[in-house]
Amino acid sequence: EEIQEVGALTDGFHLVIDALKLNDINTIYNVPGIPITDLGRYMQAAGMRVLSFRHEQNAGYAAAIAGFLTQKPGICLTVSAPGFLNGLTALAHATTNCFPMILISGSSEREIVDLQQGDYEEMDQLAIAKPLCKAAYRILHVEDIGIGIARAIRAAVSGRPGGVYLDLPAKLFPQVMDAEAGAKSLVKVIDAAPRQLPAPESVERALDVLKNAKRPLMILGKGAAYAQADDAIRALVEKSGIPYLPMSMAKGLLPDTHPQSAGAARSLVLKESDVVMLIGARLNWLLSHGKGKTWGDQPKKFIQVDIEPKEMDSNVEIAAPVVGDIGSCVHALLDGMGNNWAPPPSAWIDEISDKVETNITRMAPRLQNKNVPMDYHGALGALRTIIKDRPDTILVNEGANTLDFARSIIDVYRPRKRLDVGTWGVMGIGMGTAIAAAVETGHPVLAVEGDSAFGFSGMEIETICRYNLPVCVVIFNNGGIYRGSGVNPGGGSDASTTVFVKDARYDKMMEAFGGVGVHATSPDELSRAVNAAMDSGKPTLVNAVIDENAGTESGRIGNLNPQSVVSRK
Ligand code: OXT
Ligand code: ADP
Ligand code: MG
Repeated sequence: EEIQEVGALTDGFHLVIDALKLNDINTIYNVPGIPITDLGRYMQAAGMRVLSFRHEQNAGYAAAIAGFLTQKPGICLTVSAPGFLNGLTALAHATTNCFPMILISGSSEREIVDLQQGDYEEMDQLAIAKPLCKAAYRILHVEDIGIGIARAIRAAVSGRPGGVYLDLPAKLFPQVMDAEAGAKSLVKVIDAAPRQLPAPESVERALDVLKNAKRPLMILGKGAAYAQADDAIRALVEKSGIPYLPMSMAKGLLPDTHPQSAGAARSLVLKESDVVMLIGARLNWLLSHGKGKTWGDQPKKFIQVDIEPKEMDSNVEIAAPVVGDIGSCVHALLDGMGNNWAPPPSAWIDEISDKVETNITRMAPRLQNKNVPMDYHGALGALRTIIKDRPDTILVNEGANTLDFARSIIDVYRPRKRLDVGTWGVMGIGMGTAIAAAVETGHPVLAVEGDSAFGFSGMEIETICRYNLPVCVVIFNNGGIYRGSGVNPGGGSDASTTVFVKDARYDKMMEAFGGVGVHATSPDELSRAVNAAMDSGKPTLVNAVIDENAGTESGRIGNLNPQSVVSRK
């Protein structure tokens, strides 16, 4: 009789799992420990995929990009205080980038934490998370798990997506309740991200502005990639005949080789356009806030399509705000255009095509160079061909020069195939992003990493080997941050602040975990190694030796470095 009674109970551990599964959340990115170790075990027992990382920040970056790729919140699970804080950087990153993610952290005894009596890993996590995410909740009672998880999911994915913090105190997990009542307490979130239709007059206004443009431009951002309205966006571009500029993670929404791509004429189109339609892209620093030298003297009108009304007029006046989800907005625009939309004046189209061709032709011979040690163009020329031949590969990219050169050199052919440092330019997204990309899509991943960038998450190559993921990491090893050639200006024996150990062999790290390590000194060696990795699907790390003098300070954003007047006198 007693056994029967226990069988009729459920507890916090199992209700958390049931609530997640009920909402089709089956993958967890975590680092185990008190109080969530058993939760991870029970999750595995319940058939969920629980991937254990070596550092919570990387698990968090994995969850963030999983959210971007799937439109479901990526889940990062951590222990209390230090684990929570390690995950928090990624939660803030997810919020900044508008990726849906939930950071679930175990926490210590409320009674002790609130009296600040020094509990194990004591911290008021909810209060600390709040300003860094879209919403933050704590569940104290087992009966509230269903509703708490439902709120977290809806908050993460509805409207402008973002990061949500969910605090689960240790005491919640062993709390029991009647199993039937428990099952009834669960909430399946209906229509978690409802369509938001734009007001018809806002669509009309936008089309009026667009119609009168002589030099129109569309800018596609990562919000457009997130929206998974790929066919509609392509139709809008092609039906309108308007040239478009993809932001870095929107590359591939249409193939970079598309005749309307103005990617290789960026400066020209920003300066010379008269009407700019932003679709899922903000006028933040990456677009020079919509004003100043980058945008030239030509007066501009902006049309902005975004789900977040507050985004309008954030930096400059928006002549035609279109607020709604991108899928609905783009369909409404397409409908409103009718069947005889006039393409932009051919003078504008030709001017852009000429510039694109000039830039591409100028770059082409540099991509063929076989210099040893390699420069960025020689090495990236080899990788560019590989992505062209294998367009389903997901390209992960971080670094400074490694990032900036790869962005313009490697063409992307399919949506959501380029994942990078995002709005904050974060070093450290690399391995977490690569792992989640492989796990969530099943496609091979090529991670092109500056040697400094790699260092922020490098230990996760053990994770890649442990789960035997089809990830090939290529380290652009120029021996430092931006360059490997600086000297200590004080003349001391310490290396310059930006220089690493000479001739480091990152490939040997990979071998330590049973992966394939390759030392590549020429574009041909690099090409062979990466193709072999793609064919075998085996975890591989290629140490690509790059000329230590090849990079420039901060890549293409050196202008953002403050300059000392005093020390330049
Ligand atoms: O039109 P023009 O003539 O202007 O030409 C443009 C295009 O038209 C043309 N183009 C093409 N030409 C020919 N063919 C094709 N296909 C083509 N496509 C384009 O090329 C040019 C350039 O085009 P692009 O790239 O589109 O345009 P542009 O002007 O660059 O765009 C402006 C931006 C702002 C949109 C763009 O530059 C951008 O997206 N930038 C992002 C920059 C970024 O986020 N950088 C990362 C941060 S840098 C720094 O902060 C670093 N840190 C500090 C640090 C960080 N970040 N994080 C943390 C947690 N801690 C510390 C560190 C430590 S970087 C770094 C490490 C660096 O060292 P590594 O070893 O990792 O890397 P290496 O540098 O390699 O050593
Ligand atoms: P990028 O860095 O590529 O320019 P941003 O991150 O600056 O892109 O901008 C993305 C924008 O997309 C955000 O303003 C966000 O509100 C918006 N967004 C995200 N998802 C959607 C969606 N489904 N519908 C409409 N707008 C969206
Ligand atoms: Mg470097």
